[in-house]
Amino acid sequence: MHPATPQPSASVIEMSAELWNSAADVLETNWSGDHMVPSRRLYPHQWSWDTAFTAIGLAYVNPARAWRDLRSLFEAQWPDGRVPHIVFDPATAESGYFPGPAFWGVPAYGKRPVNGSTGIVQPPLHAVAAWKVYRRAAAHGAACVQQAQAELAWLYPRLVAQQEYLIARRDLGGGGLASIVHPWESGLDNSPAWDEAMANVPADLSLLTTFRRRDLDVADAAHRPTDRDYARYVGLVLSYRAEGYSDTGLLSRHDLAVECPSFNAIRGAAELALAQIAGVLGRTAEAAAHRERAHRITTAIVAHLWNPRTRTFHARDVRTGKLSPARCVSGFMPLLLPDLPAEQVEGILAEVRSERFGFPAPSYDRTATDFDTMRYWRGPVWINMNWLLRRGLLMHGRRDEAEELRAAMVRLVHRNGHFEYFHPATGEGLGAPTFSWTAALALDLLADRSVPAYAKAA
Ligand code: 9WN
Repeated sequence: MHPATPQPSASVIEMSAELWNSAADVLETNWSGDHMVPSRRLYPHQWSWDTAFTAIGLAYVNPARAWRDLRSLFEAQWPDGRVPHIVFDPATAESGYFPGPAFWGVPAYGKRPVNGSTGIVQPPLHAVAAWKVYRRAAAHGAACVQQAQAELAWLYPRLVAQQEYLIARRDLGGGGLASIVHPWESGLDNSPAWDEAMANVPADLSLLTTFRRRDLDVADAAHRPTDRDYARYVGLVLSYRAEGYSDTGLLSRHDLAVECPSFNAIRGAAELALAQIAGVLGRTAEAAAHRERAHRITTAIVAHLWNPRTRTFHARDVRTGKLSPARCVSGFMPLLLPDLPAEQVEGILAEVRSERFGFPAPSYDRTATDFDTMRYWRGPVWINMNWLLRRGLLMHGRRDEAEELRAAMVRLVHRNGHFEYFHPATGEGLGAPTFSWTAALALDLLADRSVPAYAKAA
């Protein structure tokens, strides 16, 4: 006999309603006509992987906007397939964000000649988002399903081109993994995962006299990257910009090339989502090819980024061939891949449950001497990484852990608000308040208990 399903208590229902309404309000406030901004003050343009996360939340409260958000981003896709990490909003002045469009100096292309974009990318989570928005359409009625089918057909070749750019132009190490050439491309900007590779990038502090940081006008300096790191970020853009953002010969003339386990696991997850999308579009042969690519990405991640001693994944510096010693939340993201062998799954789970991490997982090892509870990506808890981790746990049939993590995230955001990130000991909100992806993912955490396609049985 099955035990009776426990019913949620009145306080849980009340908490969920409050959280739902406040999350929907954030997404309303941050909607800018044809796209979502991550935060009105700190990030007043459209960011790439933020769009994927926010579309997932919009799918519940305004599916037409979810599609509009994804479409806005892909209208700015470059002819070579790259999807820029920021699409600039022409209504925001150059002084509204540094580095703005004039600094990036991207040549005119496609439909966005005026407002422009950056020349770097971010993790390609958009196929996963498009598939989730599509799956949700049925709940909103027939007209919505029809729109979802049309949007999916429009997006599919663009999502494929995004993936092809990453393998054709960015496999700088030659082993089937895409390299990031700027920490901003990882989305985990100043993670300790890049420290060793970044130590070889010159930090020219005079660049911060020529170009003034704007983030410190609107955010606490203790929560943001240091000037030395920022000078390196600026220098790396100047280096990539100097050759018109060309990837040809990049390894020999650019100071940073790193294979990130999270970026590459998301590439693999995107191939699996593309397989699903190809299926509904009737492209059966392509569906099989996407699954095969996901498998190859999984094999390459295991071959190049696994450290059998720490039993977790680490970033690899392509220039030196060395794995970073830092234990970071990005190392858990290969759990998103259903073909990940048992040895790696067990290793990650042991690491997640150890005193170094726990639920919700901080961005960096709590026991590391340079663990920093305030500075972003060097300790604080991020909802997007924990959302991905929960998806990975579900992928490997770890439903109890996934539910424990889901409840911990819901409690954290309900108690502290829709902040950009959270203090890993007290839960205090840090960075930007009313941050879009925290709100969007809170909606998904409240609504979606389903198990992702391709998941292993419990
Ligand atoms: C630089 C927008 C972005 C996120 C990144 C996060 C932060 C930007 C910044 O904000 O990066 O791209 O100015 O610090 O690290 O993941 O996409 O929310």
